[in-house]
Amino acid sequence: MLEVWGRKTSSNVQALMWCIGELRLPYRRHDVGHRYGGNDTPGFLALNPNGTVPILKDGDGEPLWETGAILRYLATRYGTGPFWPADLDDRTRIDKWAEWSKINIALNFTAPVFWRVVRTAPADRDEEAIRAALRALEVKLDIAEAQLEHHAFLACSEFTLADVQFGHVLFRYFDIDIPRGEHPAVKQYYDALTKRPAFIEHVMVSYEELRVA
Ligand SMILES: N[C@@H](CCC(=O)N[C@@H](CS)C(=O)NCC(=O)O)C(=O)O
Repeated sequence: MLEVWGRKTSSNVQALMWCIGELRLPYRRHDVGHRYGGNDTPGFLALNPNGTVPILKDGDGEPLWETGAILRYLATRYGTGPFWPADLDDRTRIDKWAEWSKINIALNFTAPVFWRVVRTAPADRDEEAIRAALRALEVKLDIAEAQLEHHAFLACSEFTLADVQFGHVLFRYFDIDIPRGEHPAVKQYYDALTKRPAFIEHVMVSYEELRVA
């Protein structure tokens, strides 16, 4: 049985939970972090000295943190076929896009855009910083757009781990009140993700508890 520590409104927890859902693995999840607290206790810090979520424990295995590493662990242990291929070259092609998504999409969206729009009071919003962050993000989305014009999914024609790292950001990107560039292939891809049961359950989660009014 997998054990997960992390509130369902954390984007990193969402990526992990979506992966667990796609792989149809049994799990137990504990709400930790942000308004739930619990991530600064000695017990939690013994599991993850960073005090961040998510943490995954698989049975008696050691506690894992860093979402990218956890996703690769789950994919390697439980994933098959195109999701996380056994062949090193094929797998690295997927991993390249997964890593690219974390560094270029998730990191360019979550703190620079989402936090500034949703987790900042309207009176304190730095509109110029938001515009600059969106410009940086849109350049990266142009790369995803070019890729998705020719593939049904980010790394290839099949759903892979790269889609988990990329796609989990898109619910908030398309849901929050921001101007968005023209990326019809990304939008079509996102619309297809919103039909996946595990995406609906673990990613399309209200973020109202995070909002600063
Ligand atoms: N690099 C880490 C970042 C983890 C992280 O920053 N998690 C956030 C939530 S997305 C967190 O723990 N925030 C503190 C909190 O929720 O209280 C990862 O990819 O797992």
